[in-house]
Amino acid sequence: MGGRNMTNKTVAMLLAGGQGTRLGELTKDLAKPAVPFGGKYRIIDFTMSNLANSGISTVGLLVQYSPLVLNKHIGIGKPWGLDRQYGGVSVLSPYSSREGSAWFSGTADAIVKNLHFVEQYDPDELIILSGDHIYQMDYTKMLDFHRKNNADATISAIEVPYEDANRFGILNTNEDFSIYEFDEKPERPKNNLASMGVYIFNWRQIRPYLLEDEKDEESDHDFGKDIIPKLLADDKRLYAYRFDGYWKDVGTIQSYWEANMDLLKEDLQTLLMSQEWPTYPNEENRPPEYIGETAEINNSLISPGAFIEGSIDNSVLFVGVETKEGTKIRDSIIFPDVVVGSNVTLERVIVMAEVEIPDGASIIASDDDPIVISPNNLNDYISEGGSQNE
Ligand code: ADQ
Ligand code: ADP
Repeated sequence: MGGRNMTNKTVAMLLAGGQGTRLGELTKDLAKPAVPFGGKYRIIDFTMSNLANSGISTVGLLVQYSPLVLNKHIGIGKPWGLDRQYGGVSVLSPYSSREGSAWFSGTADAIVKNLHFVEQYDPDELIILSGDHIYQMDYTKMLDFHRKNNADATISAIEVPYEDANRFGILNTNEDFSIYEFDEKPERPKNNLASMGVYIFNWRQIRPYLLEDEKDEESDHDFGKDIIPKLLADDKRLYAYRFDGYWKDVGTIQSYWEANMDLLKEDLQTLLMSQEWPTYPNEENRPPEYIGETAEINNSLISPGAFIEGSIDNSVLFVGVETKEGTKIRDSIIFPDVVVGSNVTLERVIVMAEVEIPDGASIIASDDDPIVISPNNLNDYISEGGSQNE
């Protein structure tokens, strides 16, 4: 694993503290990066695997909201080769003081509060990453681009549909990819080249900006809202690194569902199956999946420990899922250890861990948002004789 360009010159800070309120039930007790994804992974595994595969071995993981599962999942970083004496992964949480805990305000504030962590390595570059993106990216290529341009900051950028552009930082570049304009979530975007929230900074250049910004009472202490505009205003060398692979910010139920369904598309199967750029889960030991006599499975991911009867179409089933005879599951995502009774119909639903769907239930989401079934709301969907549509 990794080893391409093992370097302590680059320290990565992985922001994994967002609350993810738009994911509703999915993030009620769980930080967004820890949400299960793709059968046997969690969302953060993609970024952790990118780090491992890029050979970046010094990582600060910034946690904040509901960090328990996330902490346990990351542990000492073994699946990603980050269990080591020097460097490796360090979980950094907001410190508690006698007055209560000092939570991070913005993304830049989260870095400033952990300045000592970065400083002990005295890196050349600081790379800032998000824990809630699905993509495969070789950060060493972006680092080469950054160094070749002698840049102060490099922002990785991707074209997004125009109708989504107002959800992102939007860049305007010259022909040589130098950035002359940056608008954070503009109401009327001037184009569709979006920041992926992946930044490389020259550490000695950015350090004074972070410290200054911390004192600025007008500032939200956010990279997109504050730091990038300040660098631009000072004519610093900012470059856009164009990324043309698959990238998805899984911020809403709809985009979370879509990103799971994308795994079932033939041309996107490398997201999980690539041997060259593996995605590493933190695996539990589970027995093989059992496919029963009545099972009919089509274009789906079935994970270890599953016990399958009935028909499964275009769906992602996590570890230990049990489905019984006569059941029909389509376009759905079923979390670990869910039991789906017999003669159940599920369409466009996300069933959260350990829910038991009783025999005969029918839950079909309309064409808009998929339905999330949790232990809290299961009864709303199975009352009235086990059949309710929305
Ligand atoms: P946003 O998607 O709005 O925009 P932001 O809220 O800045 O992202 O959070 C970035 C990442 O940091 C997320 O992974 C979040 O979970 C995490 N995070 C947020 N606050 C944190 C904190 N205090 N402590 C730890 N982690 C924290 C950003 C950029 C846009 C860009 C999009 C791309 O501002 O310009 O287009 O990302 O998704
Ligand atoms: P959330 O906002 O769902 O809690 P995060 O904590 O990860 O998720 O933050 C994502 C960012 O998206 C935040 O900066 C938040 O202000 C912003 N945001 C929240 N809702 C929307 C929305 N409907 N459209 C665009 N941006 C949003």
